[in-house]
Amino acid sequence: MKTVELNIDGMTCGHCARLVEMALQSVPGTEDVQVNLDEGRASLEAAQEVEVSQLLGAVEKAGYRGSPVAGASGGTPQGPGS
Ligand SMILES: [Cu+2]
Repeated sequence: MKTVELNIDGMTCGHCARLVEMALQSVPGTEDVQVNLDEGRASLEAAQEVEVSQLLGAVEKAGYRGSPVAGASGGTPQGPGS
């Protein structure tokens, strides 16, 4: 397993956080999904074969925008999503 951290844009309330959490949990191979609404962050444990792009795709399908946190699990570093 590897720890993956994502920045999540667009969450405004606990309901949003819950939707993002469920979206991430729906990706096969993920565990321990935790979404922090205040920080706009999600962290989870993922099997090695889980691609960050799969996770981002699931977040997008739920209606939010995710980006890898620079430095975590070899994701492509990106600028701040302002
Ligand atoms: Cu909401």
